Amino acid sequence: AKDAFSWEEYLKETSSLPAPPGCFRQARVPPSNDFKVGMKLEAHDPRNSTSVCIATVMGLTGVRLRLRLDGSDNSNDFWRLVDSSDIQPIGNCEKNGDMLQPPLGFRMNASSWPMFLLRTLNGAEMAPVIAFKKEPPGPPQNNFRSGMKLEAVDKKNPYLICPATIGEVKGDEVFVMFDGWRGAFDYWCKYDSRDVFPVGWCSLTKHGLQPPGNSVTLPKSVPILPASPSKPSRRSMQSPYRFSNPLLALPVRKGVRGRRPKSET
Ligand code: MLZ
Repeated sequence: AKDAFSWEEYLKETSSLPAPPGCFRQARVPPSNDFKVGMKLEAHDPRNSTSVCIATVMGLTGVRLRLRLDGSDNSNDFWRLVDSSDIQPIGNCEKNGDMLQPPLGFRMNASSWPMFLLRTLNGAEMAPVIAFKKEPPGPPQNNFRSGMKLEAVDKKNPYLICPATIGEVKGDEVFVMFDGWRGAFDYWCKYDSRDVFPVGWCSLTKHGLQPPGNSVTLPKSVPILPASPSKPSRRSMQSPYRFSNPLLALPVRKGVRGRRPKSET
């Protein structure tokens, strides 16, 4: 596409910096997506997180799965990363001595749940254990700073990942502002949320990144990374973009441009 969104140009235009990858609870090397559409797995019901249900993979986008709870309607699909702790192989629930639950809003009579469960699992293709990746640990503290750029899930349209800016940092929380949308989609979340990603994530994982919205906003503050104590004078006199843009130092840039990231498995 002629005018495809480019972080490199956009960061230059907005004279802003990406949040360093170490700020995020995401794998440094994104895991491979070994799921296939139609596979079944166990998932915590997003509307009732204490219950574990059967879910079917409805679609794959990058390292995320579009999931639908069996017995639910088609208007409550949700998205999870392949290394989310909300999903597990079929059989885990029983192994832990728990029982699979009907989803909130089960479309049949509750008494038909045991038979429904039997039927839905009978002959089903179960997602293999190797497709589930271990959830990465979160950073020990909130390292985000206001003004840093990132890629974030739009919670109102959770299939979308969009360019965003940290607007505010408060304790364990950050305010995620979507670039060019005048605040309509902004939200607070924990710094270790699985819905925020470093700049370059979508490109690495082959997930289509949305372009920023049309509403132009001038940056409130020019984000400055903590100056290196060793050579402060030289650095502070240079353009922050040319000399301290961590994107340019990312080891993954070759992957961003073409080569497929090496899979973990
Ligand atoms: N087309 C829809 C989605 C906007 C998505 C914005 N994401 C930050 C709309 O215009 O409302």
